[in-house]
Amino acid sequence: MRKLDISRRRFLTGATVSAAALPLSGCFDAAGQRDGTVRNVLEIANSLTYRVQRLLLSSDSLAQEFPESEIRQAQRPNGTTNPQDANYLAHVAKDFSDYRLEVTGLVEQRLSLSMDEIRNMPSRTQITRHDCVEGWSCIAQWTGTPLSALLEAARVKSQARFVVFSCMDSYGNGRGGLVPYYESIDLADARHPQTILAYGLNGRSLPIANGAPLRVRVERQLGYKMAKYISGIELTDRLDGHGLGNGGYWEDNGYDWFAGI
Ligand SMILES: Nc1nc2c(c(=O)[nH]1)N[C@H]1C(S)=C(S)[C@@H](COP(=O)(O)O)O[C@H]1N2
Ligand SMILES: [Mo]
Repeated sequence: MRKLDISRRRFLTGATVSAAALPLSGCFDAAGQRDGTVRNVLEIANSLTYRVQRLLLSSDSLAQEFPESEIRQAQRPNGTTNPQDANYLAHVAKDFSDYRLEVTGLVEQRLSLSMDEIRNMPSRTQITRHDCVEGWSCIAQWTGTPLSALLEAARVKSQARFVVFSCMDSYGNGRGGLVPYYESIDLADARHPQTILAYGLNGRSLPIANGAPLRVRVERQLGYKMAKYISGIELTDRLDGHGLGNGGYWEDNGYDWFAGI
């Protein structure tokens, strides 16, 4: 085990280097970096890290959890913190009473769930550390429905490989238009016991700043993978049908798809 730990550490240095090589202010447009040797080398290192990590980590190894005494400050809001999209504002005005989470794609049973229905499903509470690519971390307590329970209810088809999260906030695309935030993870992470659709933060309902009504926690990856303001979950066997095809808003702007920590 010890030997494994050491080699995992060494491989993970690849991920550290690639995160550190991004400009330090973090979640901003890194599109300028998409081409060029450095980027390509990092991309190779990234897919290596992904494969190695998948080999070394059993698919259900857990991220560290902490005692309550480790919660020292509020979860720092980052990225979008107050979406101005009309559809989202309409949900806020009605306190999310009309909100539905749509589960679609490669499933036997599509789902359309209200927040009450989601809150009535089994829940899990965990105190974990959130690491942003910008270099800050926060320990917080998250409560939500295990994504695995939802996937079970939807009966995922065997061809499915990824879960794509659609969000209700958007970013400027640099050409006067808007693109929605989105993210994706593979089914190993989607079915991981700590992967939850969180509606609670530090014992209260999830604030708008942190992704109300629903945001995902993917505890073994960096913050940008943890989509906030989720309205849809699509099961798919490919990522090229969303955004620019790299599996996420920041990935379309040069970030690694697999952001293991
Ligand atoms: N929909 C959406 N999800 C998002 C973002 C965003 O801008 N929009 N930012 C990401 C980034 S970079 C981080 S670090 C975390 C921040 O989560 P927090 O605001 O709860 O700290 O959300 C991630 N998920
Ligand atoms: Mo982030």
